[in-house]
Amino acid sequence: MATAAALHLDFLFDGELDAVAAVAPEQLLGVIEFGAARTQTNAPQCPYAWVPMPALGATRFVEVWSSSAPVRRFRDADIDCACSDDTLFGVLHIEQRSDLLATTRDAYECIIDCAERQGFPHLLRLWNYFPGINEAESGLERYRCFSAGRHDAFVAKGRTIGPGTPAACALGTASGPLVIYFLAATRAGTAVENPRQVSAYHYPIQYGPRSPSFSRATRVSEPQPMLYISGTASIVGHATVHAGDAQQQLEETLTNIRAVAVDTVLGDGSRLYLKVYLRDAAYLPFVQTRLRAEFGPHAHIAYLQADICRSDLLLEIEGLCFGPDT
Ligand code: 3EB
Repeated sequence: MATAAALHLDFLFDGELDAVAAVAPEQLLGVIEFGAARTQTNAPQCPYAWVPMPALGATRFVEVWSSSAPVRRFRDADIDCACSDDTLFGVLHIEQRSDLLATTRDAYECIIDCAERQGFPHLLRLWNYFPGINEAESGLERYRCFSAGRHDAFVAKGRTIGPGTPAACALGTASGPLVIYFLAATRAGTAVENPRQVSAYHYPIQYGPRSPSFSRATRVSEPQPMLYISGTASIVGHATVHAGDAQQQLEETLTNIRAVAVDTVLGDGSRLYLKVYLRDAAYLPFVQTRLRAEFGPHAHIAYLQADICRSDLLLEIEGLCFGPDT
């Protein structure tokens, strides 16, 4: 049997951005740019999004997903897609026309339809970015509107709200459309939960009328061993802990990441890619120092200034760990 094409991720900052051009264009799956302003240069010829979210310690940060073999690129409904034999990468930008709940539900129904139609029915990981995440819309916090729309789409499409749901994160931007990008696959991953936390799909109603549909992490063995780590924050059980104390929230978040990645080699020597979202840029120095101590000098870490989906959460960390034999 032919070896499956490997998946690659690069994190590039400021002066390194030219390196995007060094990736063979036919192997690019997707490029996601973060920064307060959009780069003047043309968007690459692959699924691309600009997320209007300030990078910290850099002006721009770009996440580059590529395959070790040429990919096929196409558009399906509103989704820009690129795929290898086993992995589909998709990007959507949706201007909010109606309410956020309906906008999110439509977007997710579109994603699920696309993934199924294209032969990659297993959603592994989704990234969600939209403005005003802690603001109210029709009396409900917009994160909860988003969550309800996603939940409704999963139900409408016959997907489980429970074990097996994809890994995800949802962060707030200052402005712009709803941006969603995702990875789907021909084969299912294994959903991972955190024994310290109530599964998000079992959160009680106090966090919104419909539970969030995501798993704490997704483990895959193909095309290579990887662990997609969902947005992780200072939550124990279902409650936020250490409200108002960013330093303690960071410690609790690290404990949660270790609990989810318990079978994973984290730190020096492993290929770890983390995105760290800080509600206040002033946390940057102590968070950087602490994460270097925790994960070593080789971890790839991007810092972004974002709103977190609960107003009492001050930071959140998500990422990807490539297994030792890749
Ligand atoms: C939490 O643990 C914090 O709605 O997709 C983390 C990861 C969070 C994903 C999502 C939300 C999401 O509940 C928030």
